[in-house]
Amino acid sequence: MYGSDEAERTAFRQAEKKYKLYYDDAYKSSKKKKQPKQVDLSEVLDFKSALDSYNENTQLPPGIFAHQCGSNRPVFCLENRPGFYFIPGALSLEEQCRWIRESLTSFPQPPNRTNHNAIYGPINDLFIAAKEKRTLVDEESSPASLDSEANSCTSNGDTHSHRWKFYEENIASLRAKTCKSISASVLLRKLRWSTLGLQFDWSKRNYDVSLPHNKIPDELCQLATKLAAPAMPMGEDFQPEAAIVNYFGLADSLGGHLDDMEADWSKPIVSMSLGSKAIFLLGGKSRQDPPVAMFLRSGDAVLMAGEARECFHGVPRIFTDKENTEIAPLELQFSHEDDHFFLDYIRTSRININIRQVF
Ligand SMILES: O=C(O)CCC(=O)C(=O)O
Repeated sequence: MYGSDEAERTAFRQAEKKYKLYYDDAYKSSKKKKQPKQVDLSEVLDFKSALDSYNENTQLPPGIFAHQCGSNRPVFCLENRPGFYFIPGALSLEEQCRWIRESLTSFPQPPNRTNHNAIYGPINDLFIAAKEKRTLVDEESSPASLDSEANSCTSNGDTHSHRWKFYEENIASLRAKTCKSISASVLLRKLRWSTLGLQFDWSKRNYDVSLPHNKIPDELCQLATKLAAPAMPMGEDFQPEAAIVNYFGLADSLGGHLDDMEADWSKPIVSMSLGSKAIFLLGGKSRQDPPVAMFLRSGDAVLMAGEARECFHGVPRIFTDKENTEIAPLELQFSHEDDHFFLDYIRTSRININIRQVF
């Protein structure tokens, strides 16, 4: 364990600081839009250009090699990080759209837990409420009751006695004068994680098998099993039991950490990227080991198995500016009028679905 000063000095922390989003001070005093500070990205590994060069002439940058596994897409590994696999463009556009939709609509549905549970209890139909511009109102902070006007999607706190209900905009604005309230669209923006399958308890940092849960959707399990194959022990199939869905907004990041709560580290974590481009840092077994920085784009998949399971990793940056976000194909795919809500969301966000075999 590190004291905070020591932690600040580690190679991992230095890399996080290097790539983190900072704004240019010059814009502070002017009325111009805030501009991100320029970052030197010359050391960031780009598996998309590695793939292009591999497809063209089978050449790869130093330190990267192709894993021979008979997969229909090239799978790349790093010489100095055994157990780490990168599959550029692993998900088709259709698959990306499908899992973006599900990540925003069905994945945050109870009994799946989200970061909002601790304050609001389980929330039903958050995405629909955001689309309909509803507001979540705390019934207990007002003596009056407007039950007849409330949306049927009621939520009950599981650790507190508050009762929160969605209301139409006009009713909510009346109630907001006397009650605590928050708009569904703000809540959707503040969605940070949801958990599928076996539920992860963040306070205890373990899986709580006693919590009610639904199975991970079959098609997501099939996709994960297919992607996991190159990193699986001979003759075994990956058994997806739990998934964490991470939602990243504009300046969000995920600090360096280890995924060490699963019993068997020979099974990979299957991690898929959706939406805006990001930088992923893959460190070593100590925070002192300088991490490798790499771009993650929508559709990329990463597998971490064996020794790589013991490596610190994190996401210090997502790119939401037009030149760097690299979601043009998704924008085309989401061009239908009904999809504009997904498109608005994904233009400034990234979603990561990581799937685990727990036992
Ligand atoms: O967002 C990512 O790509 C990584 C997610 C991750 O490391 C985690 O959830 O443990």
